[in-house]
Amino acid sequence: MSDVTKKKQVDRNRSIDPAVLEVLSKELPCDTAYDRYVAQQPQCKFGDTGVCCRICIQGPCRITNKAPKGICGATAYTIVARNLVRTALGGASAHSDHSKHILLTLKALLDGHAPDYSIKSPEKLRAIAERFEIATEGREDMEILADVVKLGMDDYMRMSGDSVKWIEKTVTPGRVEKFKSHNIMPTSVFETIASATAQTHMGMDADPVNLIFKALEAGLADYTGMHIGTDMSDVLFGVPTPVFTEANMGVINPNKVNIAVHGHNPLLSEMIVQAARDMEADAKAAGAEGIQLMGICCTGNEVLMRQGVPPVTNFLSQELPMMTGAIDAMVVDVQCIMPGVQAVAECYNTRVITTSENAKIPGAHHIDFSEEKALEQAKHAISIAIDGYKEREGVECCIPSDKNKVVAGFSVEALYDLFSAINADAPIKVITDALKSGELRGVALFAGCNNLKGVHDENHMTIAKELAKNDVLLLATGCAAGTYAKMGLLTPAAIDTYAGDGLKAFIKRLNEANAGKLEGDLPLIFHLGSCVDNTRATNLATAIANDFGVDVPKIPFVASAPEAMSEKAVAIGLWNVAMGLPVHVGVVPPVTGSDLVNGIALQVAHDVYGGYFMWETDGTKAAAKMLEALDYRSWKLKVHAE
Ligand code: XCC
Ligand code: SF4
Repeated sequence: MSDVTKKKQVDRNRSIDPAVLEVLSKELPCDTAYDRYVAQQPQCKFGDTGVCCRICIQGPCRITNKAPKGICGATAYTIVARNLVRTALGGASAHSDHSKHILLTLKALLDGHAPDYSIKSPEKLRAIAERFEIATEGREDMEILADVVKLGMDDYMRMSGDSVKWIEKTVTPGRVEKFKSHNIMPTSVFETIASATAQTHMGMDADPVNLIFKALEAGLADYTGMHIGTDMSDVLFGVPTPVFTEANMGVINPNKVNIAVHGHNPLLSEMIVQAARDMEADAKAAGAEGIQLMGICCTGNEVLMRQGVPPVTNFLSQELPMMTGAIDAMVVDVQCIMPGVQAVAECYNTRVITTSENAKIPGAHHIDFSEEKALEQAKHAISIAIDGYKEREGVECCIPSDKNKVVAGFSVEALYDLFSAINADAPIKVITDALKSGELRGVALFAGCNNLKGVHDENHMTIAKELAKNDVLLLATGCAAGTYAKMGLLTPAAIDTYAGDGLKAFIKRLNEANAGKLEGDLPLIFHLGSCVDNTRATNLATAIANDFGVDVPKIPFVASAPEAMSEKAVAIGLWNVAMGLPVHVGVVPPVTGSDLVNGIALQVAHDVYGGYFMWETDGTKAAAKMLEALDYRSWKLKVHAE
């Protein structure tokens, strides 16, 4: 082995996923994110700390001791705060654009232009309608849907006056009051995106506190888009219930047509699942044993939650399944799709198929996806994959054998269903009683991405194991859940290995009360879904707070993005802080260039909203801080004293 190759392998040793390490240990014909991360070192300190301003084209202005102000006179705190608002806006825009497409598809369904879609969960539709006091008695589903869609669209488009209903009706009364009294309640999603973008234009707001509050408003606009996305996806594709499957690269089957779906929006991936079922015979006619679908990132989480499609990998390693030589097509929709996938695809004869007019990749196939022809287009994508399979014949594949069992599909409804077996009148009491008795020390949500500033998947694993040992009930979404799926933490077996006695007893009781109802036992960590489904966790936190008769800042509930990467993760972090939760972030975000802004994130937010950020890159220390935050809240609430 040459020195260069050896060095590459050391540099690439930035994951704890054995399948990833196996692929990266080979001499590869093209580079991956792991190599490009190394090539990017050292990264710019100005950008890293948030003190680079490019908001006007006199810039970039960079703050140093010698030049403490930008050309316009903006100081570090203005620049850092303004950049944070813009980052949050990127996230809010991404989530709300995703959900806008779902709303528009429902509108098309109402207008008779989306023939392949239908209302899969009339129960959820009615539950949403009741939440907003929309009449349901004696009305047809489509009539109710029309009202719900209109309300969703109003929450996107209102220009003044009223505030977002999707927030008002899904959080505690205390939060509604707080958001209104502190002027961070959005009027609508688009209003916040427009006004916040304006506020951060050159020569506009220079006040860091005002800007940070606007960032929180952007966070709440993000929450709105996400919540609408989850609700409407449940209506359109069904409310998730427990599914039993497998994860990691061992799910790739060399004898089948292997198709990865990647991105976020279930509008397409759900159709791909349906089309794949319809086209098994075509795959067999081409000499394959069938079609193997698998998911990457959050569209993968969507079809895992509702269809049991196995996740093959998460964000950071998205290029690697192709490097097994066995992926015939990767169908992508929106967000978190590295442009680098195309170069890898060209080395390994994979067809990358883009499907969104706002997410194209040069060199890839493109299907201009529309709800009018959804199933037909999904079938076209599958036929491209089958063509790929035919060409693959005889090519040697190198597939890591690693895979783990997965139990996922835990919508709030599914959890309540399980809890009802213990307490039918008040399912949430199953959690609050366990918190009161001290059986559970708290609840933690793991969200977010992967980030090469740390070791891939390491923080997710370290923190979860530590909290499990300390009897914290664990929830997960997005690529955090992807890690746990790949690494075997979404299994009953993981309870024996990692859970403390209290958590063990809690899950055991649930298993016993629900014996025979599910295909198998419950897992150590409850997978709530994709990134947009983080609002499911908020629904739980809200229910816990309401049951305790307090507001969210008082309950022992923490959130963590151990490997945050995207603008969406920043937006999610911000609204979780606004909701009143301690939010750990395992990567130091670009705000440390201003002590003032950093201080607001870490402390002032706490004084005003009850939530706050904790930056901690070390997983073990992060777990300790999260436990401390939980214990402090339990002590204040005196839950254990009852
Ligand atoms: Fe993207 Fe959602 Fe992050 Fe994964 S977790 S890297 S945003 S796919 Ni939401
Ligand atoms: Fe420089 Fe001010 Fe322009 Fe930013 S807005 S680039 S600090 S002159």
